[in-house]
Amino acid sequence: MDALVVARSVAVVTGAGMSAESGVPTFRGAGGLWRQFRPEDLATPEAFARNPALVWEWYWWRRRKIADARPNPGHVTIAHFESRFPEFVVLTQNVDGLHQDAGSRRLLELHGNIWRARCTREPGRIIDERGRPIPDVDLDTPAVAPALPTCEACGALLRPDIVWFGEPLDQAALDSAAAAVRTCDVLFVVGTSAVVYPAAGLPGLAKRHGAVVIEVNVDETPFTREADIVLEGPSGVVLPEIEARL
Ligand code: BV8
Repeated sequence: MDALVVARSVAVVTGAGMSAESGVPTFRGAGGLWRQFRPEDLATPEAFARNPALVWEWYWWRRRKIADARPNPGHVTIAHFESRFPEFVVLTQNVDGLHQDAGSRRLLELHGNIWRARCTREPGRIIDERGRPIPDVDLDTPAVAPALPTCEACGALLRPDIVWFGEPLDQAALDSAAAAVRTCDVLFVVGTSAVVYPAAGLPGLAKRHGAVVIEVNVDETPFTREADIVLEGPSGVVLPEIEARL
């Protein structure tokens, strides 16, 4: 941890495990969303083209599940780190907005945000739907084609502002993320299974550019062997412990 004490530039890659202690379901592992649903049916542009009602219902269901979620101590520690290090950025794969709720401002959302929608005709038209009523969803009944959300400006269908499988990430965000991990002194990799690319390539890129890489996870991942330091445990416990020792 000495490297962290003297670090000028720190970056953090976070995944769904970061929000597990806030009650947000992860994707893989016990209870994960991909245990219950097939990503190809719900998180691809083809799925949305095939059945937008089903995809919207899944996202409304997920919004309802996380509407009461609050940042956990791990999110709070990461927000504190922002003022602790001269250069700091969070590179999150999470779409739940909990880093922002905890106070993080220097943050890149690599996979979008579940609380935003965007116009399918004018992708630059983004709508923040946080706080708006969430349609009541019963996933056990087939999609009954609820009134699908449409763009107030042009009437086109809205879609979740999420990066689906087979869709490119925002290139500017990805370039900034790559630049951050190439120049950071320390990279934390927190609560991610490290299997979804290109985000999963960031820790290796940091390592190749000389960063000290610290993995925080309750389990092993494909990256664990490459990490310089592996801290096994829930991020909501491990991260505050690190902060207390700084
Ligand atoms: C793209 C949106 C190109 C959905 C998501 C073969 C090889 C390499 C790549 C590919 C390949 N085949 C296909 C690809 C590309 C594909 C990909 O990587 N697939 C993988 C599955 C093989 N990638 C893409 O499609 C990307 N786009 O490549 O585009 C392109 C370029 C130009 C033009 C056209 C196309 C898009 C990727 C983004 C997909 N969208 N989500 C939604 O959220 O609704 S990905 C999805 O997985 C989530 O966003 C999530 O962020 C991401 C990663 O999951 P994790 O966050 O890691 O969560 P997970 O549940 O997996 O793991 C949780 C971890 O936490 C576990 O390790 C667990 O142990 C740990 N944990 C649990 N509790 C705790 C904890 N840790 C600490 N504390 C705890 N308390």
